[in-house]
Amino acid sequence: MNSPKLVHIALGSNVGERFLFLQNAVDRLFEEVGEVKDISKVYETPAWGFNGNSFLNACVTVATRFSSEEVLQKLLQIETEAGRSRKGSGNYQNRTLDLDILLFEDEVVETKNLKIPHPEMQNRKFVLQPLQDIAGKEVHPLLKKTIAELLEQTNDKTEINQISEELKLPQKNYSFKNYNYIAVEGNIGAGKTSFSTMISQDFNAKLILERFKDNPFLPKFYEDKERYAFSLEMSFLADRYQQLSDDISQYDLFKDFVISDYDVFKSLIFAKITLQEDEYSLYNKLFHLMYKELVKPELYIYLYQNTDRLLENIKKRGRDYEQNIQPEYLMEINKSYLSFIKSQTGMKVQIIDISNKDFVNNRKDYLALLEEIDSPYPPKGE
Ligand code: PH2
Ligand code: MG
Ligand code: MG
Repeated sequence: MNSPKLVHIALGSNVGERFLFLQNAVDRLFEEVGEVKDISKVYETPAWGFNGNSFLNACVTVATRFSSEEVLQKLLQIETEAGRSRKGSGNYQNRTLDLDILLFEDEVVETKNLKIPHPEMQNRKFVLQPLQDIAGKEVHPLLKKTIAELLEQTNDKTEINQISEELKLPQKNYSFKNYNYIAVEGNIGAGKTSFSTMISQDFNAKLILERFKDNPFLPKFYEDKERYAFSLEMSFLADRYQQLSDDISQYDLFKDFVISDYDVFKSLIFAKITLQEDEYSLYNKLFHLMYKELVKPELYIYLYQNTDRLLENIKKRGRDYEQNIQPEYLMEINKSYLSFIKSQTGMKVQIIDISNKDFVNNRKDYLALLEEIDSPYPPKGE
């Protein structure tokens, strides 16, 4: 999972309800590209480089997990939605909405349809002035000067005027941030790690990820289940117990809450499936001794994914030892999770059906998930 990068985007409109086009663009950037961190003031500027209506211009900072090329595609789509049409000639034209990538961290991109930093930015006051509002100290990666310096030194002497109306930050206040500890659960390949990583990045949470990668019994187990099940379940349990008792109790002053990509009860859920009866009853005893010592999550999120998509995800992530996992095994795991969840009375559980969602590649789906987690009623079917 990429961590978010800051992209500075210029907005311009010189046709129709110019301010509304800009505000709508800001809202769409939030929905499609990433969290809008900062917005400049809005400026009225004469058309630069052609004879046209005067513009309203502004700049925004967006934190995005998408690549610069992906962001460009989304900007083009948002422009098109705003009724922007590009007519053949190379000359500038009036436009309802123009969105340009100015800076993308300190990336330098030079392809046929994308150049970053924007090659003309240092020559345009209608870019530098609003950009200075939100990124005056940012250094241009090629010219090695700050935006404030570029503004001071630009050849563009046109007069531009700040207007009094200001663009609004599209921001949601989610109540799940009030929990101290959230656990994300789900079947193998459901997307627990991606989802909890994204939440931790976006909401300043401490992230606890299961260290399954170091479990030496896991590949062996998938080779020979009978032989290695007990050792595997024991070592998972020991690991999870240690990690949770260390990490959750360790208060982090700079984080707002804790999110983990598992709950320790999964040990028992899997053991029930993989162990012989006598092994399971021994395991069960040990499990409960440890379980009562551990902090329980205040919110338990179960990401439900259908078997076909789970298999697809497992294939995509390509861990060798997982490639022979059978659909029946996944169905059994899902069933056990659901019956565990049903048996829980004290714990707040949200079952989220993600089978028709793609929260990694589609930010709208991600935002819909956040809404659903926040909604006071359990989702349909429960
Ligand atoms: N955009 C252009 C060309 N000229 N002039 C102003 N004032 N504002 C703009 O956003 C603008 C321009 C090409 O994108
Ligand atoms: Mg432009
Ligand atoms: Mg453009």
